[in-house]
Amino acid sequence: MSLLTRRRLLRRAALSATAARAVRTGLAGAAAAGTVASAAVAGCDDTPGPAPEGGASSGALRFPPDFGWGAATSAYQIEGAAKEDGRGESVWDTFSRTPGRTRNGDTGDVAADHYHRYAEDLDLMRDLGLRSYRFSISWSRIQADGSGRPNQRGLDFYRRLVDGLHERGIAPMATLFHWDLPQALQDAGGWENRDTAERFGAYADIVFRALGDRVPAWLTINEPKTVVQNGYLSGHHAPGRQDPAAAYLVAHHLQLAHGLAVRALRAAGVEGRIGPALNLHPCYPADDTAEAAAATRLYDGYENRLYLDSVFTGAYPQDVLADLGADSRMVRGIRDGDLAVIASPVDLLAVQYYTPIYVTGQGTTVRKWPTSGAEWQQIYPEGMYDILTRVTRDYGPIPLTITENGLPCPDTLAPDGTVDDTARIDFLRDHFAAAHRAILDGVPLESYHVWSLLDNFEWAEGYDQRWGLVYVDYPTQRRVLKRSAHWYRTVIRNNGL
Ligand code: IFM
Repeated sequence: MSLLTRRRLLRRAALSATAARAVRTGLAGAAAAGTVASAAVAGCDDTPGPAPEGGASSGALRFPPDFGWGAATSAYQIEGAAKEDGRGESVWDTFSRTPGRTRNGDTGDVAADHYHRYAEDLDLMRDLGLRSYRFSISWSRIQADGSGRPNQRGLDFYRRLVDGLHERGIAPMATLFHWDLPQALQDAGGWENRDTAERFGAYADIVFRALGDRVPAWLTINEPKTVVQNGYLSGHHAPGRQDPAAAYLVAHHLQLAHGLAVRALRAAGVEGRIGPALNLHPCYPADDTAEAAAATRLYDGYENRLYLDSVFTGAYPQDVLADLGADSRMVRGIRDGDLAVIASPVDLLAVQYYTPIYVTGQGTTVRKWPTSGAEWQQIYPEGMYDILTRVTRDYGPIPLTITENGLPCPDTLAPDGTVDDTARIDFLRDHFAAAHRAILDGVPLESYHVWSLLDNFEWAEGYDQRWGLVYVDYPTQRRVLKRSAHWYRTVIRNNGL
């Protein structure tokens, strides 16, 4: 890895750590994230947008028939029941119980108690009119230590969930891994250990054989980039490492695990479709200089092409490999045949879009748009159009699903029992419109899952950030539809804006 890259990675890790610290101490904002070009760094406020309810239902933007309007969650963020029915510990149990790692010391021990309240949550989904629900399966519920015989009680939970979705006319979309690696595998080296990828293939095989007859769409690894960047560069996610050399070996093993899961699905003879779930960030030069253009190209390699090219072209991007260096742990860790496994044909690509990135000639990043309640998120709906059209242009007409898009708002439950999150309505309306325009321009987008169905455990931010369409009153676990949920129900009913 070149000196420049190492410096840049360490700087990025340091910035993220600084930002995370600043957020914890309430100082989120310009100072926390380095240079700010022209930022109106607004919180996610409730400034009313143009006629969000009436306007949204005017029928002006109609989506394709059968468009899969949905919402998304993940196991550790909502399930709770951390010690029940044979569930083993995951890296997030360990990390969140370590003092100082999460805001307020929050853990996912109870979360939104979905493990016990899933039937109520299924009814909520039906009431919203959802056509698709994207959730994740907790590996350590299926194999407490990440290997060996499956835990039938864990499989039964997901079977009940999936059957409940079908009973309500909602299509299940299951993610195999959303960051909650069994702790026993972490103890054996985690994603730095190539064997973890093999274990993942075996776990996937168990799940496919148990649920493959009733889950039509599968996603392999959720946001491998976040594991790499937050888990191994900034260290503010589990397992809390700051080790750039390990980080990209981890990236390779995550990609390998993806490919092994795809092969396991085919080998199991299961009908369902499968693909990766990637958080893609459109990268733009911060100014018109040649230096900014060059730095943006490499930045894009680390943010997007590392994960896309390997799956869709069977090769890692040359500029990234060159930048990492032939002696890097990642490059030395690539074995003959690995890229063929990683590039095993997939049926769909799940895109998660939250923010653009603006890159300077020095390889630093700047803000150009207002942020949400998450300091890393700039609100730029046009980025949704750009990333969808770019993926289609560069990799062909692979069916796309948006599996995450949303923002955190400072939602509060009013005395009259309502939650007014107008800013979320504005955000979603603008992003839906951008996605609609991409469809008109030929992007084969099939479905859109808002992040998130419920307020939940937002990782290092604990329960402070509320991302849900549905408010969760944690002391009572009461669910309250936010104004955005009512609005979304109308969008779904009208199949458009
Ligand atoms: O909550 C997360 C989710 O688990 C993965 N994608 C981003 C979301 C918001 O930070």
